Amino acid sequence: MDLTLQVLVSPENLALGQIPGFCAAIARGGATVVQLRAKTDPTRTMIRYGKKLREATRNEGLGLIVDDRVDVAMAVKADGVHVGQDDMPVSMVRAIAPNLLVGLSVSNVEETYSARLEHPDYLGVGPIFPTFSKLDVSAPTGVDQLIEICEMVDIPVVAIGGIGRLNVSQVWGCPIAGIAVISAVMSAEDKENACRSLRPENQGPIGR
Ligand code: TZP
Ligand code: MG
Repeated sequence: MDLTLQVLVSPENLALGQIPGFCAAIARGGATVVQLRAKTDPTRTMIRYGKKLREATRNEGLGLIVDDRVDVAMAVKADGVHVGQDDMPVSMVRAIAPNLLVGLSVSNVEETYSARLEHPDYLGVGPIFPTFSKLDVSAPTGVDQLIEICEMVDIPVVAIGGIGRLNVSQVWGCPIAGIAVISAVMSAEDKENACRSLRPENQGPIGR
C-alpha cells in the first residue's frame, strides 16, 4: 500500500453523504489512504459508514484502514487496521485477520523497542507536533526523535500529529514512508489543494 498521504475521517468530520465527493477530491490532490477513526460511534454506524468509505476508496484507488476495530475492518473489507499501545496486540490481529495490513502506534523510542517485537507492517509515530485533534496524546515526539525511530526499524514509518502545510517539509526531511493528518485536510475548505500542499514533491528544496 502507498502510505504517502493518509487522511483520518469520522462521522463527526465528514457526513456519510459527502464520502464519494470527498474521496474523489482527496485522490485528485494526491491522498493515498483514508483511515476510519470513529471513537464514539455505535458499531452499526461504523459499519454503514465504513462500507460507504470502502466503495468510494475503491472507486478512487485509495487504501482503507480502520482504527482500533479489527471486527469493523474485516466487516467492511478494509485493507488494514491501525492499533495503539492499549489495543489488540498485533499477533492477535494476525491470528484473527491474517490478510489485514497492521499498523501500530508509538510515541517515543522506548515504545519502539517493544513495538519492534510485535512485528507490525508499519509504525505510526506521533504526535510529532502538539495537536488538538486527539485528547489522550503523549508528549510530542519531535522531528529528532522521529528520525531516531525511523533508524530503529526496517518497516515503513508514518508520521502523525500536528502536521500541516507550514511544518510538513520538516517531516518530509525524515526517512518516513508517509504522513497522516486530520485537521490539515478536514478543516480546509479546499480538500484537494490541502492534500496537494502536503505531498512531498510539493515542498520545494527543503523537502524530500
Ligand atoms: N494520533 C496521534 S496525533 C493524532 C492521532 C490520531 C491526531 C492527528 O490530528 P491532526 O489534526 O493532524 O493533528
Ligand atoms: Mg487506538
